[in-house]
Amino acid sequence: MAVTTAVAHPNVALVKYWGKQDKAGNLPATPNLSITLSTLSTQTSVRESAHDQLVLNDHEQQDLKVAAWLRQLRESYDIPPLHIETNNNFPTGAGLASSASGFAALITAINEHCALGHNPALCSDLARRGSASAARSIYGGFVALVPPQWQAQKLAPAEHWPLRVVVAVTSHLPKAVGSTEGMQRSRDTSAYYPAWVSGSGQDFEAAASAIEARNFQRLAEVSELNCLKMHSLMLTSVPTLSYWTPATLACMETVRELRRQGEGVFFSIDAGPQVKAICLPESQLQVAEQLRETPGVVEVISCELGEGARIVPS
Ligand code: 2P0
Repeated sequence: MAVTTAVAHPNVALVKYWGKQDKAGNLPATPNLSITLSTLSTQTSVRESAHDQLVLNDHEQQDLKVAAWLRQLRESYDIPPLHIETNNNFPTGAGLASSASGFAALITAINEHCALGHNPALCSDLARRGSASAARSIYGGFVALVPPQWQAQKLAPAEHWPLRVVVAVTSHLPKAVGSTEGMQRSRDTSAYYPAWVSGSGQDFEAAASAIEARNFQRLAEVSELNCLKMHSLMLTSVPTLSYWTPATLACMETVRELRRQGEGVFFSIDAGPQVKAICLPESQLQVAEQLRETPGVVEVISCELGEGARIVPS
């Protein structure tokens, strides 16, 4: 029986998506921008089956988000029942963007297997309907997700600027509150939400121009502050959304100390306790060493910038 396999990588947003528009299509409320990682990956295989089945990391799952997404896809396309087997080589649902790489790999595999014939822009559109951050993992390197179409766009390929990302894993546990629920809570309850929305365009423009000019200091300033704005929004939601642990804070301090010592590095944190240290290639070894020695860090993973979603041999 024909099997089609795709690989996609998670991405780290440097200008974050946290909040949706009140419209169909899972549209972010603000423009966002990311880098796609190497090393961490999701591999997804699809084949026809008597009924839909999802096997994640060797365990059969009932995933409501995937089921709803498939239902929506079938309103427009002829897609048979599928056996979907997907494996992550990194912790799932722990703030390492497994839903981004997951939906990007899944739509890439289905597009090929069911001969939908879509180009990457349309695959990005369909991935976004599953998880908006997945729209960005369709492409490698530096990627933007902006209005009016909200299909990801390539800002620059990975070769444009060979940044490194050192991921400090502080917990392998899944997060307590998922991103979809969390961002809805922030929109509904945080007094800072309007300021977050109105300031995002400026952050996006500043980050995009820093990337174009390969200006690390400017990118560090805008990205770190944008991350802290998002976490301020989370913390001021009711009930509060607190994704940080003592180990997260310790890693942030490690990064600040490295910067005081002259290393080119800044941090980014998503909806989980892990810390991603984005750095210049010459700082990577020192950053990895210092994060490994930071209390509470259980694993350090060093990544380069990676490729977009693609078909691989089954
Ligand atoms: C981001 N995150 O820009 C932000 C930063 C988490 C923190 O995109 O509701 O799983 O499925 O569209 O894409 C995580 O949100 O949310 C996310 P849905 P998604 O990377």
